[in-house]
Amino acid sequence: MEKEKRIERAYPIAKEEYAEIGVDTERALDRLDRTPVSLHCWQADDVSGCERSDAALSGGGIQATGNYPGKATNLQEIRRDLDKAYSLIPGNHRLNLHAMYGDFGDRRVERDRIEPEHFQSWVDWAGDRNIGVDFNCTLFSHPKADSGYTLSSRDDGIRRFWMEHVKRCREIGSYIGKELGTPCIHNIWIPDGSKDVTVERFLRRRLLKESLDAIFSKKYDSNTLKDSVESKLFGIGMESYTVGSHEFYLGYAIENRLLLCLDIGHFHPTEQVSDKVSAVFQFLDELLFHVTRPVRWDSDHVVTLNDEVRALMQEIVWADKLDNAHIGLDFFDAGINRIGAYVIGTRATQKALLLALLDPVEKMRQYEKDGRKFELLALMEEAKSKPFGAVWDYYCLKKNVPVAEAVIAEIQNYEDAVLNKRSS
Ligand code: RNT
Ligand code: ZN
Repeated sequence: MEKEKRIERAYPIAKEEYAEIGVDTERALDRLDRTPVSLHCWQADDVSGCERSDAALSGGGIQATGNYPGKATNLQEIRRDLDKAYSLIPGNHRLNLHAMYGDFGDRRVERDRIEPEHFQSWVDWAGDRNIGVDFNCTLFSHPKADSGYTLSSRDDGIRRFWMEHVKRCREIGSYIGKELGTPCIHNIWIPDGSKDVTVERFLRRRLLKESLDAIFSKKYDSNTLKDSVESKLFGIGMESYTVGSHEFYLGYAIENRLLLCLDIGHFHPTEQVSDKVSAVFQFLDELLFHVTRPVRWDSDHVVTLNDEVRALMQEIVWADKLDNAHIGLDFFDAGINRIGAYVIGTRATQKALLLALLDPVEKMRQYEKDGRKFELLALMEEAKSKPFGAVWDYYCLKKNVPVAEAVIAEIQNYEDAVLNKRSS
């Protein structure tokens, strides 16, 4: 109670502080509240999925490291953990599903045989909670991906198998979008590439292009389905060549008016995803972001409030493209409490957005226009120490979620009561 009073008292002062630099905190909070983040189901179980198979996570150099106890081992546990995470994150968010997370019961359903019915229970679940759902085809952790090539395979049978999978995933995505009344973003990421030198770079990309053309020949109403493609620079074990490179997909997305997915972990360490935003929006209407935290490589560490995430949100807000930006998460850390990972990562993403929404942009633009570079830099520096925490705490309080470090005890309780009782 004492604490609540303090937050209620601190907020009006923070509001005035911001008003003084021309920033309306109410407007910022309202905009933040209307911005969903798509929580990826795969943090809950280290990208294991719900298929009846023992294929371990493999392909494309993605890897979950760690063995923290309490990992979710089935659909029910994943849903329970997600519910817990949503309950600790302010606002209304989305869910990002992978095809390997279908409700297959105890049947083994091949990837080229999946149907909307396998995702009906997810649709019901999301409908009950009023959350939108996004979708991804799964082209890794499968014997038919072991050669390192899927949609760019030279083996016609393998290529056809994966094309059929992706076609079905788009169909499922469109079904989900229609049922839930909010477009489902279907994202394609493939693991294709090679560890060492190859002379067939062109051939592989031509094959990928042909596969994609066939896949996208079927059109869906964009009120139910939006398509996006995700590039990568390299992965562990595929250092020399990635078929679906940035330039390939950038060109493909522009030519076909698709969404482009920019994953923070998929670029060179000195390259910044934030800087790509204003360039790509010149050609495309919408972008999808995978907010993650690369540490030395595409390690998918839990998102924290760091410079790159802040810069990304600033670029989106400064370009006035928040309505055209879809914000998703993509990390899988098996080394810490997994629900804690969701909460830290989502809240950090929201904090970065709120910080961007609280920047005195108009004043900054004016200074820049007038060539007042010192004033611009000074204002940006000062904005960093405005009482942002008071605004954020107030938002959490108003949204009835634990404020600040109060989430720690909540997560610990859940760990004691639920996670530690699991067999894994
Ligand atoms: C892999 C991509 C991709 C995956 C998910 C599981 O490098 O980032 O988005 O992480 O599809
Ligand atoms: Zn990604």
